Amino acid sequence: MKLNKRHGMTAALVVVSGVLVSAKADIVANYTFDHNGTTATYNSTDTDTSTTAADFATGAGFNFTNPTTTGIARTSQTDGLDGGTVENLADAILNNEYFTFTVTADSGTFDLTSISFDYGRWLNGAKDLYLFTSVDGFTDGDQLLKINDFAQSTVNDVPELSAGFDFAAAANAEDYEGLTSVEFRIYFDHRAGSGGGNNVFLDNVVVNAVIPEPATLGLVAVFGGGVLFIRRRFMI
Ligand SMILES: [Ca+2]
Ligand SMILES: [Ca+2]
Ligand SMILES: [Ca+2]
Repeated sequence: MKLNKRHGMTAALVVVSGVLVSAKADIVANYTFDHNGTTATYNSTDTDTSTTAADFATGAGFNFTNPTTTGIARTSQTDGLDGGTVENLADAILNNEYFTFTVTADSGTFDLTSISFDYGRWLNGAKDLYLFTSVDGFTDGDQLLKINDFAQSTVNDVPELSAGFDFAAAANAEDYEGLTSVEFRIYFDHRAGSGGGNNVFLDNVVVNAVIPEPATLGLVAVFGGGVLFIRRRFMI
């Protein structure tokens, strides 16, 4: 096809508008807690290179205990029991009974899309679960997810239930956009009974996000390239 000047300009403008809306969806946190022969591991194996997910951790009221071989995040059997056998999120918040992790942008920002995870408890472990983020806050009423009276796993240390939250579909979806950092907390409380076997556990904690491309830099680069293209084509 023989290009004329008008075609050249059109091509440049199409490329520029493509850059303005460009963004990539990626996994910004991925905790599988793979067992390394000694302990479960708590690092993220996410694929996004423009954000950093800190190691999975616990609040002061929880401690990890490591199953002999199973790759899960699990509490000590004595953790989180002080709230008793009643629903008591206030106790969980007061005593920092949660799992936590933070995703931070290395530069720029990100938009949260979704979180998903597997969870479970053994005989007398906590049977209420609450998901919070630093975007909404960490006080009662800020929770994105509240699951009451979930059933115990049929096999100890095997999470058989799944949960998640769709940030992009939330009423306040814009609150989860343009973030430089976000902390997630998953609280457990309300023990199922007063006997032993009190552990709770998580696995496969995954966070998806959209990372906007740096539009101004892209615009300069592509606009410059477009001008070069036109100059080369038409020797202007
Ligand atoms: Ca990363
Ligand atoms: Ca695992
Ligand atoms: Ca408690």
